[in-house]
Amino acid sequence: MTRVIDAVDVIVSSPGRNFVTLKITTSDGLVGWGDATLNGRELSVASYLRDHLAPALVGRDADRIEDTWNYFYRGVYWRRGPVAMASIGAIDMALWDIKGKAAGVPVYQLLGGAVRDRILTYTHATGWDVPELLDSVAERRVQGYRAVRVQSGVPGLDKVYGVTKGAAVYEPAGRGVGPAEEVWDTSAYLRHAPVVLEAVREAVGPELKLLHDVHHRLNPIEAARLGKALEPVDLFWLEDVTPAENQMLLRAVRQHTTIPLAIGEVFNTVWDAQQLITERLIDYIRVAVVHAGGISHLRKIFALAEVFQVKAAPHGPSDVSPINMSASLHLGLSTTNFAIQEFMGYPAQVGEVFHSSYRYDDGYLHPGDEPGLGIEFDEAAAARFPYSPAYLPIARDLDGTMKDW
Ligand code: KDG
Ligand code: MG
Repeated sequence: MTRVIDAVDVIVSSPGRNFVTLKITTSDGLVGWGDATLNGRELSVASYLRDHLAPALVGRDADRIEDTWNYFYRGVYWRRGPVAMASIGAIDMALWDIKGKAAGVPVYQLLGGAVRDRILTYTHATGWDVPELLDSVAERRVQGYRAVRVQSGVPGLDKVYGVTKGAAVYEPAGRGVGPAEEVWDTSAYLRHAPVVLEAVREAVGPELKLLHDVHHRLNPIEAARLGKALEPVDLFWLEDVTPAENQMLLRAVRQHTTIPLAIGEVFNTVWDAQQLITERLIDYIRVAVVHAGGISHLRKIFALAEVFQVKAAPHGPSDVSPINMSASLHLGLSTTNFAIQEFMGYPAQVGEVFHSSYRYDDGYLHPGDEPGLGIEFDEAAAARFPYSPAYLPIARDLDGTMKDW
């Protein structure tokens, strides 16, 4: 019997932050859920899905996941880009969810079965200064985390992206129409970051895995200098040191430092990372399930990475929904070269809308054994949290020039 797609709905809600959720219903009554959230551009993805892809999805065979992926990628003249790929990513996730539910097995079983028992995870610690940061790291250790991303303030700057003072859960996007502006000073950051990270390493000892994110703010030679300076800290990785559109520029960073590099949370396809992987200019590829075309495309990216001994470490901020998080964990459990899953946590209201079967225990995550992705979305609860505009801040240099994101 052919399982036909009967209905496609797009739900934009804001339980603590904005999410775009795709619901696919089949002729035999199955429902699949996908995450289509693109931070600060939520309504563009909702329109792309609703206005352009949904009409073509209705009536298609729900079991033909790979063919549907190619239909919306190869079959479309204007391919690639975050809006299109997040839309395809959501469809792909929802169809894998349906296939798992139809078979009565968790998605990781369809992907080849578990290759590990649990998935190492890292979370975020932030503090404006070293004592605040150490408190935040200590709190994460009490929660059982074995790997922590550490970000701190920079003397002379009022605000630094990714750093809050005293908030339980950090939210990168600020409510309101249009982005807030921050000032950035590369020299001050380059002087200060090694001092902070050395202090943290000294305080926590050698075991705890420490990570640090540069959010694309440096040019290659600045990145190389930072990498060299941080080598004694023994970081698990240094993330997004440069904007990686010019993939070959990462060669300069590699010539100067052996610090492990992680890049890729803004990438949308394997071609964005092709040179980084095949020349082994990175150690970890950070693509998110939603933003790089779903489970089907991430499997291909991770397979290419495996050939070059690059490991998978998907993006997992609060701005990908628990549906994405679950899809990532199913991949993580069944992918040999999967290293670590970021788990930033969510605002409390998220739990009222997304009911997830994944579980956290002592620094590790597991997707659970419910059929499909193991996430149910409560549409009535979501209706209580209407969309409200929110944007990531932008940064300018001291002289007012726009900085790269
Ligand atoms: O939407 C942007 C955030 O997801 C991003 O800034 C978070 O860099 C991030 C990370 O590594 O989680
Ligand atoms: Mg990052």
